[in-house]
Amino acid sequence: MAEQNDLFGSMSDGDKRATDLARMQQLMSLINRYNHEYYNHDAPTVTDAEYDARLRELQQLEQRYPEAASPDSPTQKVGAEPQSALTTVTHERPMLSLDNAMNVDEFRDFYTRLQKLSGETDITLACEPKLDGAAVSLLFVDGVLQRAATRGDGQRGEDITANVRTIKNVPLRLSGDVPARLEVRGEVFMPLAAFAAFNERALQNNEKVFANPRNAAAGSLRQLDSRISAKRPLQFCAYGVGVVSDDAQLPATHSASLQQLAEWGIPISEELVVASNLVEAEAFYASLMEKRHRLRYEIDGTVFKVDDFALQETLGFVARAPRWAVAFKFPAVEQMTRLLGVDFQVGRTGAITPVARLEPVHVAGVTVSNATLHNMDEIARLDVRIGDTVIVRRAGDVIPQIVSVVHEQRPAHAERIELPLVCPVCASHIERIDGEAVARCTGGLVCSAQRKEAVKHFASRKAMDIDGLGDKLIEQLVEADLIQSLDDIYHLRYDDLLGLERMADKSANKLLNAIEQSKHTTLARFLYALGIREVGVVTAQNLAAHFVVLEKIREASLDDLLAVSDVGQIVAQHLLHFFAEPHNKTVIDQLLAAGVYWDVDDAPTVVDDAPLSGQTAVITGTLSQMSRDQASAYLQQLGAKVTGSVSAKTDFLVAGEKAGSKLNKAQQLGVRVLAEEDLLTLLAQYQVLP
Ligand code: JCF
Repeated sequence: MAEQNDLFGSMSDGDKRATDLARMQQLMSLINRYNHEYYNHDAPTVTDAEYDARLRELQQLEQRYPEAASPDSPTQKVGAEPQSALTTVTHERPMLSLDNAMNVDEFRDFYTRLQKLSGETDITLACEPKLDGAAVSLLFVDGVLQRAATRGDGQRGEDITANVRTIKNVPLRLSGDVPARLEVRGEVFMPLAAFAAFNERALQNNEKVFANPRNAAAGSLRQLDSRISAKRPLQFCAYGVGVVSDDAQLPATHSASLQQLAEWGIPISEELVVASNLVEAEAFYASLMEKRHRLRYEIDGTVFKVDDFALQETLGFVARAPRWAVAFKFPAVEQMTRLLGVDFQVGRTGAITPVARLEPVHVAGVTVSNATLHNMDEIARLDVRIGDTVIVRRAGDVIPQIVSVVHEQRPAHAERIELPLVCPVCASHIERIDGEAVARCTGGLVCSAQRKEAVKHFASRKAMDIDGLGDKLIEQLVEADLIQSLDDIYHLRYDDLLGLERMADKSANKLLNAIEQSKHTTLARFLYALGIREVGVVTAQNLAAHFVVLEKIREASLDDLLAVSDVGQIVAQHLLHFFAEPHNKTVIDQLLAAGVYWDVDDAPTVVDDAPLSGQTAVITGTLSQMSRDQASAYLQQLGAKVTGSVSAKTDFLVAGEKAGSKLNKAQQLGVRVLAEEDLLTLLAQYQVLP
């Protein structure tokens, strides 16, 4: 048999094994390269599918040859069997903490002390952001990640090797000429976008919500089941070198040693700067503070370190902190205050949101007197009562949140917060569907709060774009019962308006004119203006492009709707529900009867063999040459699908000025980013610009 096999050119078992092992090596270095490109350079060179296929191939080979599976294999990044407890690790050299400078005087005291002790006027400092995460120690033996530990009390930490292996940007093997033993110290953190997405999902699934990204990072690192850690979007950033074997020749400065780590494949801060005097150091602090809320991760200050290792040595330590470093903190983003009461706000779709009324408190430069409480589940989770002392937090541009309650300080008279039985605005019954976190007012457009929000939405810039019909005016019109249904906007008369606050002849005529102008619209705008749940600008455009005429949308079946790009089960259900409601049918007919119209030619066209067909794009930020809607229409003309949120399926993001979270997310996912110039070049290339 064997002979015959050989005649047919088959391989012996030994040959097969050798080929497989070689393939494993090849796959490991290939996947390590992909990881590096993706996580450290934001520049993937393969598709997700290709990546997954290679990873699976390697996993299968490792199952077949477990003895040959390497501890630094990239497959380790998906986690391992749970442990029963974390074991203790003693740090070879203590992991220090940093002394804080709470204001510029304290920072100058630090600098003056350095001047005195060194006898120099100008001290060169390495400057970096102070990440708000958890400090860890990584030990590489012969370039392979051997052990990872938490800082713990500085002397002893916990062994978190299995969890740290799953962090995507932690290299399991270093590249280049590395010392036999190398301990790297740094911070593990959760980027803000990932943190927000993680908590949002947790809120929806009634799972544990983390108060801040630091707790999220620390909690994820201490999981006993590393498969859970693997699903947490953590990142690592090195801030220093710990114990190193004698064969190492590290550079003479802190900043150069970090650069050396980077060359070996270890992520370091992108913000690292060397300041050669006090003025430069303070300028770094100021510039980082200005940038603080635009960074993709949370920082709570800046760290300054004497750059020269020789000088560090002479300066030494006091207690548990080095004399050669300081954390110059930013104003805190969390403050304590008292919950004075809770209001229940009614949104456009009737959603009831509890809003905390707080004793005003200064948080990172802004006075905060309200914070969202999301929903009743969140109130239960926090176990918050009126009168409680609470911790409020303001991070980035998000609405202030209550992150926790100081239960020890609860006063005897603290009052429970109950969901009202009826709407505070229209007294309609409030309903909470089982399994849904959100309670809703059932009043529909009977509820003046919902009506006001519906009219505001209808008149807004991206909807019917009625210039001059602002929030204040809408509130007056609804309260005076001049607007009960959307079409009433088109029946407003000059005399109705004159009776209102701040309305005179000129402004009344101007508004009537704008209302008249708004009648000429597009199908996409009209659909968006109706305020159907989950139907944003992009979905409305996709619907208009797909169906072209309104009648077809009104009659569409579930399957018809699901055929539209970007429309899934939930959106399709909302659409069906909306168009089945007799009241909505009437409103649409009345709006059309009042004279709202659009040109059928205006419908964006879908082209199959267009240059960008099959590509999914997202547009964010402010463009200078055109509006986002126009850009979207142009891209659709070229066949691209334009969606509202960035995901792994996004092919490219067009980012204008002041792009925020979508840009961050795209960078994290390695989605290609086009600046406005690139977009213009692209459009010019296909001659779609007018
Ligand atoms: O980013 C940090 N949280 C951070 C912590 C940065 C540093 O350079 C640190 C640190 C803790 C201790 N350096 C030391 C020595």
